[in-house]
Amino acid sequence: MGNAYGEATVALAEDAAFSLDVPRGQLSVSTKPSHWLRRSIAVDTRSGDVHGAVFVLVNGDAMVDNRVDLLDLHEVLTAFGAGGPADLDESGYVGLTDLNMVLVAFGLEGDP
Ligand SMILES: [Ca+2]
Ligand SMILES: [Ca+2]
Repeated sequence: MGNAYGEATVALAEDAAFSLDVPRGQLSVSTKPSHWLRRSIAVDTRSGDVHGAVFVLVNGDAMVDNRVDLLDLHEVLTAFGAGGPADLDESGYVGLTDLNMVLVAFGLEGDP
């Protein structure tokens, strides 16, 4: 592994497509969008632009510490019926869908 290149905030298109300017090389590209676990993928830009790089993300990290554990479950249960960071599906309130996201991902950690 080489040195860290930097951080960037990218906007997603409606279909969640994104573009990112990076140097040529064999790279590890990571993302940690708010309450989703961090995911890193290998990208090889030595031959030019790369298309089709996909991040498969796991939701449920209400406390934004890159793991889904009792703290996230507590946050969802205490905020149930209200809004806030435990509104994992961004529906406007914390409900059964948000609780289910934590339960499905419980015990998982994001990439370092
Ligand atoms: Ca967490
Ligand atoms: Ca919700």
